[in-house]
Amino acid sequence: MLNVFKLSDLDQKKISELCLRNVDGNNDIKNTVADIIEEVKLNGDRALRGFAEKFDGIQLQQLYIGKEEIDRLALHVGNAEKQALQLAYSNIRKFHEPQLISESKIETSNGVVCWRETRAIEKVGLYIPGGTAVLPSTFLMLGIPARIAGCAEIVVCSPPQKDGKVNPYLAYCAQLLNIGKIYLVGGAQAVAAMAYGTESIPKVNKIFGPGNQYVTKAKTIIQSESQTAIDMPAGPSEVLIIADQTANAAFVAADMLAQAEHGVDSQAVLVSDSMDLIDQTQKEILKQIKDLPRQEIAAKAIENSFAILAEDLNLAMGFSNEYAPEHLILATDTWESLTSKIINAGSVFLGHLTPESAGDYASGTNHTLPTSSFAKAHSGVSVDSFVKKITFQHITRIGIENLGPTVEVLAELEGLDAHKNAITVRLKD
Ligand code: HSO
Ligand code: ZN
Repeated sequence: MLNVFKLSDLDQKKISELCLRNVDGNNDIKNTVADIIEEVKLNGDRALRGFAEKFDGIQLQQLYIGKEEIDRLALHVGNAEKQALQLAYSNIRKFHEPQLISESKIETSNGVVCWRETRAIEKVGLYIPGGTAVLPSTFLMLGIPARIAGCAEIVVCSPPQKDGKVNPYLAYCAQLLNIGKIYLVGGAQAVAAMAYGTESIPKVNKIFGPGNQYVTKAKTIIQSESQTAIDMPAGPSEVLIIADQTANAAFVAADMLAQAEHGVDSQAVLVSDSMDLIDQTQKEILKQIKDLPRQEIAAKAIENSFAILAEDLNLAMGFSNEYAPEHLILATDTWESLTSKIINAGSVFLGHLTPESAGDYASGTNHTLPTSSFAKAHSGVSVDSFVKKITFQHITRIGIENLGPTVEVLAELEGLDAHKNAITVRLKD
């Protein structure tokens, strides 16, 4: 059952406690992961084969499957599933394509022109989890913006299944994305391999993708210790729902359970101005959870979740901004009057007919989002995540005459005479 709190009873300390989600896990994980990373750095492919045997229970000759195997596996995907993946692919592509924008050149002073140009990150690594749930949708969410950005090399790692292959849906996504190789490596060792490179796996410039605590810990370690960047330190998934008496308790409960089935550490938070809605939602959760194949996981996550009774929706939004949820659902008729008050959230779902599941799979927005209150400073993955912006400038004779004296004054006040001289020699020329 959900713990219920009354917002007016909570002091700042308690609110902060409720908003705290532990990203970092414990030191046991850190030590295990650090050892895995060292082993991969030291022994490359040999270490990866060893980990495949130890963690995935499989002896691998080749650490990847190529195009032919991908095509063979994709044959197992049924037509309905193919069509669904195609529609998701097309909507995600439609939504992400316009994100690749070019900016205009700006003449800041007469004869001084500055601008930015976008360049794709050359080598990116996508980690597609394959643990308790295989997520082909995540492959699309990362692969599509990488393709739109124009990344030259896209390295994909996913843990091998018991048969030493990958799930056929991943193979079909690889076809849609025109990706001809999937490396059969999972967990922290996949992150280490992409950060440092091995005989088979190329070192990449940036690693993307969600994963368990080991994967996340590996990403945070390599971020500071290698030259490889990461998308974001993703923790367990979460949703916060703001709902009033106009909400349908069955819909709210369904959305909370959709979140809860992700993992035992997932969190679903309900904030409402109606105790009746909270009670009805509790009842619905109990009713709906019975039919879920992943009910054990969901039940644990629900225990780890809570509801808050707020005096009004503005105060509810205040709590939400402090919590900074990965997903925010506004289950109220009056959502239009609330959107401008959202300060911190990864992705927002408006009204009664917009479930998070739509965005998780197929509406078009990205589902790789900042968790654990990282939404206070981070955005979700988009085409931006796969590019860099390089600044350019060009100065003409008139430009250097206009701007030069200003730079000379500023260089002099900083005591940097060589800087001043780089202007002076040109002005005298
Ligand atoms: N809710 C997850 C994404 C996902 N859901 C994948 C289903 N499949 C994190 O946003
Ligand atoms: Zn989900």
